[in-house]
Amino acid sequence: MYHDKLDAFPKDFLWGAASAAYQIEGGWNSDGKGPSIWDTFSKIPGKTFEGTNGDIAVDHYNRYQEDIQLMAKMGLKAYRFSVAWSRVIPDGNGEVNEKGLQFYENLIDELKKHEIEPVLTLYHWDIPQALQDEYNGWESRKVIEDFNRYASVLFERFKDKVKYWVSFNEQNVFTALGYRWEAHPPNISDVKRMFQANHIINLANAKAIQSFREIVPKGMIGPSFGYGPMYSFDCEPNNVLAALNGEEFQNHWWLDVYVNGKYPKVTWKQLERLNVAPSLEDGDMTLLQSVKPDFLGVNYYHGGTVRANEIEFPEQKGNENLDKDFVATDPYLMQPKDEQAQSPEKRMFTNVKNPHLETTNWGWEIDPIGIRIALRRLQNRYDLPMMVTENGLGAYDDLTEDGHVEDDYRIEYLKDHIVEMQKAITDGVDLIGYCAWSFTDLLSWLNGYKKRYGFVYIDRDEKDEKQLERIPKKSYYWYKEVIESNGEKL
Ligand code: BGP
Repeated sequence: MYHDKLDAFPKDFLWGAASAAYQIEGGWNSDGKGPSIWDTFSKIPGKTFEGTNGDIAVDHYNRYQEDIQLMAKMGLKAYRFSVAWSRVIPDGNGEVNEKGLQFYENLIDELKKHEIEPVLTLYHWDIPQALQDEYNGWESRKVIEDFNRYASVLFERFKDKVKYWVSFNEQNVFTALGYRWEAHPPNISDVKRMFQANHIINLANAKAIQSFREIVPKGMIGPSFGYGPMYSFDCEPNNVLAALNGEEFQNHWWLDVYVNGKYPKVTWKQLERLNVAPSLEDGDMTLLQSVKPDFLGVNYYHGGTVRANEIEFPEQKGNENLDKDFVATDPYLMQPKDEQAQSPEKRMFTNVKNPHLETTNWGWEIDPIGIRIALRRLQNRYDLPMMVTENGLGAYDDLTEDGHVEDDYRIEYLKDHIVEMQKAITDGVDLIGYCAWSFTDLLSWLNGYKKRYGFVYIDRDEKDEKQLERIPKKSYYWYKEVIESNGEKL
């Protein structure tokens, strides 16, 4: 390493942890809450792991005080949570449900009482079902005004209490899983519709930020983007080009719009060629260019490694084992354009396994250096302050007979990532906080309750909620010391 000594973490660094409404709250129809698309989708047989859903989740709706007590004892400086739109406006665009708002007000007050900075996410994937039914949710431009109204209700109510706001959580992930892979609601598989919905979400994001500027002039708002840096498999120039394509297609496609109000040219042209580019209306680009986030939220789990497309470069090293006849008759090349359009990136890059990285039990690459690379690339390209709004290890945890969870693997994972963040800060990155995913164990969207991320174990499983007892894990005590020492004791 080229640094003799690492810089200390900034004095007021926000050591935090994160969650999302559907994954923790439960109380799915309590106190007037309306259903969201997740309430509906998770009930479709076969869609989630062993039919799990968030009806009760970890019952944070009723136990938030106990949870905040644990945060306070840990010394947590920030807590990122999301608001369920259908708790606040049950049908998405009608009456405001005071009881729903009151829940979030109580939560925020309780956090502030313990000097924990709230980081409020407006949208973590749970649009009201009523808006999905009324006009297809994010596919209709009507949602821009409805989202703006919902966001403005929260801005007005919490403008003096909440400084940090996240607009959209992982827009890249929820559009792909929801509109392309049929893995999340609204359970659609149509790339053109995905790009169109994505454009409308961009407009909704910009419009809400416009309102934020008026209502919360001293606050800070930004998206939380699921960022994975793209690596070239090796230095063969075609592979380097593929990595550039990957970075633009997977990342800049969103980030350039958030920050500069522009779609990157190369990807735009490829989508146009295949007739899946979003249709723009007058005023769209002006709206996108009218705002800029105050910070970038970065959710980092892993990146991706790519090489040149093997169909276009069959002769290149690593592709020599390909069956040439297969290449010559590759169905993709023979496909009409509208079928190619279902995989617009296929000619641009091919994902491959990175031989240098180990993976988690769920096959996610473990790549701490990637967080430094991520922060460096983002600082370099967008030059905004950043907050890591998610990072963590999903693992099986065992509760010992005497009630302990010895999650040394999680400590190691988090420590390695924190060290790399510190190196990024030393490099010159402007990082204001780190929210580990997650504070308590919670419902993993498609993996039930076995895939655990928390500092606090929740004693429940797929079939049985038991007593939902909260049990701090070894990592809880470790993170407490990290916070106390402002990152000196790792
Ligand atoms: C992110 C989401 C989180 C969380 C996390 C872990 O993409 O923003 O809500 O779920 O991933 O994912 P999983 O639960 O699938 O392991």
